[in-house]
Amino acid sequence: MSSAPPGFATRAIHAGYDPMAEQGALTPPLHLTSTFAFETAEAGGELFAGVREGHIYSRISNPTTALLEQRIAALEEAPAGLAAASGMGAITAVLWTFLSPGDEVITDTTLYGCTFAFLRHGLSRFGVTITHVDLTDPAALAAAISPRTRLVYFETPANPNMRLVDIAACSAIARAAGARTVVDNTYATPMLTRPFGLGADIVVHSATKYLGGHGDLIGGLVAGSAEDMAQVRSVGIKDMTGAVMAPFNAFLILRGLKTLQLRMERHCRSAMAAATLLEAHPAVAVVNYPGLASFPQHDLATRQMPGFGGMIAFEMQGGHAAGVAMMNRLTLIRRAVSLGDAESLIQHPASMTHSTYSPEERQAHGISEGLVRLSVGLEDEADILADLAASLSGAAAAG
Ligand code: 3LM
Repeated sequence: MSSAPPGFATRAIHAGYDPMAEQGALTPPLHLTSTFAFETAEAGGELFAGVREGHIYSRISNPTTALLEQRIAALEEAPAGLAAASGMGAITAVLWTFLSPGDEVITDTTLYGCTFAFLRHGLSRFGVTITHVDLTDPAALAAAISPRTRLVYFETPANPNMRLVDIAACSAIARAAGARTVVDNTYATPMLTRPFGLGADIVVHSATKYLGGHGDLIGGLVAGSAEDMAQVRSVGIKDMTGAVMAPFNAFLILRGLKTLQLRMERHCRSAMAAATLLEAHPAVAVVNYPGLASFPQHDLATRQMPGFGGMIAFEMQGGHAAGVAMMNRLTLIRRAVSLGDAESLIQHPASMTHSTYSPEERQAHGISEGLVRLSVGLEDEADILADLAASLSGAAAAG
């Protein structure tokens, strides 16, 4: 038998599970239990004291969830994983764990709307300073970082405008200054980018998206060192947020992960075709897709996320009104927030996912009012392209 480490798809299907330990059950069992019985009173005390291994209560750990935690760690090539109730549950648990009044977080100018709201309007109420820096320029991070900087936090690609951040360059600057780097890897997934291996300390995910992959659950995942994950579990999840993942959601995400590689390959291929169609159409003013040669950070994309992902941001000639009209002409692609589902989804960030920014904040943070965001799904590529082409031709006719 080969001694080579198993590949990505093999880990997504097998990591951490031996059917023979579960009466041969090929599919990992779903442990729907809130609490766990102790053999003796002393054994229970030892579990609480941390001198005996085992489960106590499902807000702390659960066997089904623990398997998913092992699996995300295997996929992110990090020592340990942690599950949370949602992407926001994962993000808030990490931030509450490592921040205290007086600390600073340096973050990029573009963030998912609710992450922006939590940092800008939530954490700032508790004496944490939030500094937005253009992290597409690592030199700007080097100039801004100080001994007060506890965390450097960014998304790559960023929601919604697809900006990329050089993970290796920014993590090295943060580490030299004694700060942890936290990367939201929701858009790229570990199939396309593994931030931990590039020097990041903690990876966070909305598992609601590509990892679950079927639009039927809300979940969050984290990966990082065993020490950091133990701390986030104990402080951020157990004591501060209680944002624990339900075991049934862990079961569904384990099922979704089995096809992550296949699905991402298809998302990437169809998104490249859709971006090419959009870019060539006279009704479209600008297309942000890392796979296009015209994308300003195409070189970084080629190095850091080969495959380029399933998300596209674009703007119509005629801006906001033209974008909304185009969205309303689509017949296959669904008008909905979220992303990474089998169904192609389209939404308008300024009035939807990024309505947590004021118009002035959107302008200052480079999120244009006319931007439209497309999550390219798993339908036949020809059908997706036909729906887009028909809605764009309508724009030309209307114009
Ligand atoms: C969305 N995004 O449509 P949950 N990090 C990133 C995300 O995109 C999201 C989260 C974290 C969207 C959700 S908007 C009302 C719908 C990069 C979510 C938060 O808590 O699992 O939703 O993840 O862009």
